[in-house]
Amino acid sequence: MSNKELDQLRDRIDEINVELLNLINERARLVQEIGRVKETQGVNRYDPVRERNMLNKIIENNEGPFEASTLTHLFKEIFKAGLELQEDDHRKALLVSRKKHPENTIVDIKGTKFGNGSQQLIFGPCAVESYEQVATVAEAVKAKGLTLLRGGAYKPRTSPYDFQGLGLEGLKILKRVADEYGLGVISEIVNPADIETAVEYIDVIQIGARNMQNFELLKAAGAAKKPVLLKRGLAATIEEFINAAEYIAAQGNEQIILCERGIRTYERATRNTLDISAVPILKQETHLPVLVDVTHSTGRRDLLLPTAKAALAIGADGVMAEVHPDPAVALSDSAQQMDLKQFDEFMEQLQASRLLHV
Ligand SMILES: [Mn+2]
Repeated sequence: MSNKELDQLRDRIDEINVELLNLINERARLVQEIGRVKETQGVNRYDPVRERNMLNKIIENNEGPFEASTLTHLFKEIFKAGLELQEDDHRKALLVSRKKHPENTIVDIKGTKFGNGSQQLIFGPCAVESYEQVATVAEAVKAKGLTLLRGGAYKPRTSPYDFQGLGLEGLKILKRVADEYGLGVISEIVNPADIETAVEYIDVIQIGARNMQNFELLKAAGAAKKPVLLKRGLAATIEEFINAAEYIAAQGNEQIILCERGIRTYERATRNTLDISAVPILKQETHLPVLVDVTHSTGRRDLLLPTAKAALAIGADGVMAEVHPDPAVALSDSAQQMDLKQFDEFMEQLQASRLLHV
């Protein structure tokens, strides 16, 4: 075969490639059109009977040299690409997605901003136990120039016999202390019926890991029009986490802060496994600020500082940790809360690391 003949054959291949390309795209446009019709009729897009009939017809018309199995494989890929195209067309961009809203959402808690590029720190005891206990921590928080205080009044505990929190009394203590020290307050709410009362006392509604898919609670928090700190469920995928946030946003409330707090894996060296890569993924996929809770993700006091540094380095909008005046006698999470001296050291070393963007 002369080079000229080879060139001619290659030219013909190039022409066929373009013809195939145009045919495949023409097919794709028809598939999209069918998708729209099916959408209006409320019919399922994937139709295996129709797909089987199409494959049969292709095989019947096959004159070779390809074998039936090869053609089945090739056409299945084309069918699949068409179906995916229909799904992309119909998948509603979530309200919390970057696709829908490219700019960062900034959550403002009494002047402290999350999502504007600065990094914030939230501390406080695991549970509100007394006025004195909360005030002692608040004083230390205030002394460091920080503006936010966390504390649990309603404690969803693994065992029903563990301390369940002071309830409304705890919220009142938090409010009193916050007012005295000029701090914003974050506290977990576990019952949709409590939200109406709770918003009088707190600045941020926290939804805890165990309630991440408590959809009625998510809806009630969304309807409350207060900032919501949503923790990732202990066995939730990132997609489930994002969809949980969507429940809040769907009620018209996009003042949401996401919080990675560790997930359950087979690893026993830490209480949970901090999924640090979730931070940049959530930042890419959503427009919401993302925090890292270093206390519950590790369950270990010696890991609070290194994981906090990792969180700041990877671009989290802030870090959350628990501080108690006397962790040894704390009614919950006694093993991982910092005492005041450890809190001082933690802050000094975090600032010395120069990782914190303020
Ligand atoms: Mn705790």
